[in-house]
Parts: sequence; structure tokens; C-alpha cells
Amino acid sequence: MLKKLSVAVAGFVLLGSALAGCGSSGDDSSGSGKKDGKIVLGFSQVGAESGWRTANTKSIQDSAKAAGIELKFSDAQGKQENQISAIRSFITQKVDVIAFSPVVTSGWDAVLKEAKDANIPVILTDRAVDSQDTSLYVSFLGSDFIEEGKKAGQWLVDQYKGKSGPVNIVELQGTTGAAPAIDRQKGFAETIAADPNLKIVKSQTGDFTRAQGKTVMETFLQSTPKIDVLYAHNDDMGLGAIEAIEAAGKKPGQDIKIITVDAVKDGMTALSEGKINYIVECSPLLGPQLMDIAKQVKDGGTPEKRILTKETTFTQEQAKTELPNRQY
Ligand code: GYE
Repeated sequence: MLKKLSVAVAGFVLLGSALAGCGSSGDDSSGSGKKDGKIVLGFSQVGAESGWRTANTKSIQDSAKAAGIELKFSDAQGKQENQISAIRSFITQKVDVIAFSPVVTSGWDAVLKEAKDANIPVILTDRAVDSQDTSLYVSFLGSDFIEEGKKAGQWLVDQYKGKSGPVNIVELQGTTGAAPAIDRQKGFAETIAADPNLKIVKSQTGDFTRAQGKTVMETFLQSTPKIDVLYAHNDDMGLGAIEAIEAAGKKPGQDIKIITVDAVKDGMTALSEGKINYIVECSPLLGPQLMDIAKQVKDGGTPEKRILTKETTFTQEQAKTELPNRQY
């Protein structure tokens, strides 16, 4: 009896969506009752450059599924032109909502204008754009990267409080022109300015990857006889640098103090082993919030323009406690 009833209900829902008849629709079992069918979300991801990014992609895919949202996912392999064509293709496909994590901050105005003209709301996820016209996107969900840089700098200031003599810092920057690279460098530099002994002696991009973190650290080690501190804009570059430091016969975490950003599992493991000294957390788990915002805009709501993620910091001791719970 129950079975027959549910078959009948399913048939009714199918008929209902066939009558509604608009392209991408399916049954809306999530139940707001207002929608004809599934929300279609086009998402353009930066690439797969780091552990953070892999976790971010998984979070977005899993939460789309859980929220009953149809996700059109496109991987730009680190190239802005690929992101622009993915966004154009989402516009052509008339998706309901577009979200993307802009690889760099500049150069988006034209394509964002095209989305706006097509009445498709755009949500910035994880990284910012430098567009003056903020009406080109409905919301920006992600971390405060300046704050992350400040937290990294503050730890260092506290470490060297009351000590004399120069402290030579080398910096591995993220992708040139990317919001987290610009802001993590800014917040850090501003904060360490409190102590004139703290000097950034070398600073170069490692493009957020382990491989480049290693190569650039090798050149730092060759050209700079005394390195006291490494500040890497993400765990992956820090982990690559650790390989270079060990290959040069030095002890990471002791001969060279290391600060990174992200707190992915591999970074937290190195922190708990004493190879990294401090990690500033940056959460990649943006999926659930992104799906909520997508639903909100589809329902005609106005989300907050800036939605910040909650984050903490980890010392070596804290990493030991947190590590077993780390999901990514
Ligand atoms: O820190 C890094 C990734 O944009 C916050 O991009 C993200 C950064 C993250 O490749 O690991």
C-alpha cells in the first residue's frame, strides 16, 4: 500500500516537472515549494594546485549533492582565460547561478558584465576581484587574507620579543596577482614592521605548489647564507621547502623556523612533528555556505555582500590534538 502510494507520488512529481517544462528542471524534493526544479550552479575552479584546493573542490561537489543542486564544475588549470571561457559557457547554458574562485584579482569586468546583462547572479568564492563596480557580483564568500598575514606576522613578533640582532626572513609567495598572495604579504609585512630586526631578505612566488616551493627554496638557500625564518603563503610550498632544507643538511623548524597558512592534514602533520612552527588556518570548506547563498539568490533574496569564514591558528602542541580530527 505504502509502496503504491509512493510510486503514485513520484509519478505526480514527474508529471509536475514535465509540465513546468523548463530546461534543467528535475523534481524539487528539497521542498521550498517555490522552485520549478533543481538550481543549476556553474562553478569555475582555479585548478588543483594544492591540498587546500583539492579539499575545496570536494567540499563544493559534496555539498551541491547534499543540497540537491546541479553542479556544472569546470577546472581552469590555473589559467584565467579558461575561467573566462567557462563563465561564458555558463552564460550560454543559462545556468541559474555562477560561482567562481578568481585565479587573479584583475581582468574580470567584461565577463562579469556579460553575466549581469544576462541576469545571472555571480558569487565570488574564496578569492576577491579588484572590480570597482561591486554590483557585478552578489556576494563574496571567503577568508580575510590580510588578517591571516597579520596572524603569521604577530606570531613572529612575539617569538622575537626582547631579542636582539637581525632576523632574516625569506618569503614564498602565492600565485602572482592572486588575492591571497597580495593580502598575506601585506598583512605580514605591516605587522612585522613593529620590530625593525625582522627583515624580509628574499621574496618570490612559488605559485602555491609544493614543486615550486621546493625549487625556490633551493635558490634561497644557495643565495642567502643566513636564513632564520621561512614564511610560506600556503602549506604546500612550505612542505616543498622542507624537502629543500633537509637536502641542504638543515633542520626545518629548528635551524629555520617555518610559518605557513592553510592547515591541511599534511601541513598539520609536519607541524606536529616539529618541522613547521606555526600554521594560520584558512578553511577550504566553503561548499555548504556557497549552496546556501545560491539558494538564497535563486529565491530572490539578498545575501550579505561579504561573508567571512571562521578560522584559527595552530601551534605544534595544538596540531597534535587537532590532527586526528582533520578531515582534509
Ligand atoms: O591558501 C592555497 C590555494 O585561495 C585561499 O589557494 C586559497 C589559496 C590557499 O592554492 O593553498
